[in-house]
Amino acid sequence: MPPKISLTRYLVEQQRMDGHIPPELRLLLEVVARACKSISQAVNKGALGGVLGTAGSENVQGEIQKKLDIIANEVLIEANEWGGHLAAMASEEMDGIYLVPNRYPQGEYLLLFDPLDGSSNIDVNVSIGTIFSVLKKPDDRAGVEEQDFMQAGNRQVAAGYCVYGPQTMLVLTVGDGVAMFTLDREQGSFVLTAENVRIPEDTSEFAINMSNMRHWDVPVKRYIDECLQGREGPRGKDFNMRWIASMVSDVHRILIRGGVFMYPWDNREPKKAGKLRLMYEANPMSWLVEQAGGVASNGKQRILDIQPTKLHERVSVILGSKNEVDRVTGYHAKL
Ligand code: P6P
Repeated sequence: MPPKISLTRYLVEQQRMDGHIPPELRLLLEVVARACKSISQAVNKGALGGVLGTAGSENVQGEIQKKLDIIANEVLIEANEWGGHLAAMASEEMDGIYLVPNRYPQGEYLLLFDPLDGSSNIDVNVSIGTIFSVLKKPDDRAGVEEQDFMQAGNRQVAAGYCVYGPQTMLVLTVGDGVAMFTLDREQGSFVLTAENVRIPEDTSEFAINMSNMRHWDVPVKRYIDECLQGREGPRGKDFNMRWIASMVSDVHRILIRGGVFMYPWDNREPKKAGKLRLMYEANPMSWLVEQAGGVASNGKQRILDIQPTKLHERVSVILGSKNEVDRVTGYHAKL
C-alpha cells in the first residue's frame, strides 16, 4: 500500500516543486478544507442534527435558504476570517462582499464560494457540495471593495469543490492539474486518492434538465435531439443521460468518466444569461474542467475569459469532454 499523502503534504510538496502554492495560499486551502470537514459533519447528521428544512429566509438570488445553506456559509466565514490570509470573501448566500474584520490582519487573497450547492437535494439525501474560487486582491491600493472581485476566471489562483456524497471528497487545482482527496474519517484528514485527472475527449453521456427543452436555443435543441436519435441518427451511437440537479455531483462524474454538462440560456427569462453563477460556480468548475483537459464555454466564448461586471451575475454553462463541447459551440457558431 503506498504511503498516505495528506492534503498538507501534497500542498507542501507542490510548492517545493513548482512554487504555485505560497505559504499564505496553502494556509487558505487548508482552512477551507477544514471548514468543508465541518460542513460534511453537519450534512451527515441530517434530521438528527436538526439541520434539514428551510431557514425561512431568502438569499440575494431570491431563493429560499435551507438551514444548511446558512450553516455552511457561517462555517466558511468563521473559519477564514481570522487567519490573515484573506482580504475579503463573497458568497452566493450574501448580498455584498464580507470584509475581514479590522481586529484581524488583512491578507492578499479573495475567497468566493457557493457554501452548499445543490441544496434542493439536502432533504432528499442526494449528494451536495461546496464550491470555492480564489483570486488575488489587486495590489494597487489599500483596502478592498466589490470591484476588486471583478476579475475573469482566468485570474484564479486556486479553485475546487468538496462533494458530500458516499465519500466526502475535496477536488482542487492551483493551475498544475487536478488532484482529488478523500476524507479519511478515522484520521480526520483528506488523503490524496487521484492526481493528474483527465477527462476523456469523447463521451456518450450528457447532463441537462430535459424539462426545459421547449425553452432552449436552437443549437442546444439540435445537439440534444441528435443525441436522442442514437445510433440511427447523425451521431451513429446511443447516448445516456444523467441529471443530479447538483452541479458538484454532475461535474465530479464528468471528471471521473467524461460527459457533457449543460445549463444553457433559455427563453424563460431571456434577460438572464443563464441560471448558474459565474464567479463561484461556473469559473471554479470551468478551471477544474480545463485543467483536466476538458472545455468550458457559454456557447459563444470560453467561460474563463468572461469579464464579470456583477458579483452574482449568471452565465450559460456547457462544459466537459472536449469533442462534445466543441460540437455544441460549433452549432452556436452556425447560428
Ligand atoms: P434545476 C443547484 O440549485 C444548481 O445551482 C446546480 O447545482 C444544479 O446543476 C442546478 O442548479 C439545478 O437546476 O433547474 O435542474 O433544479
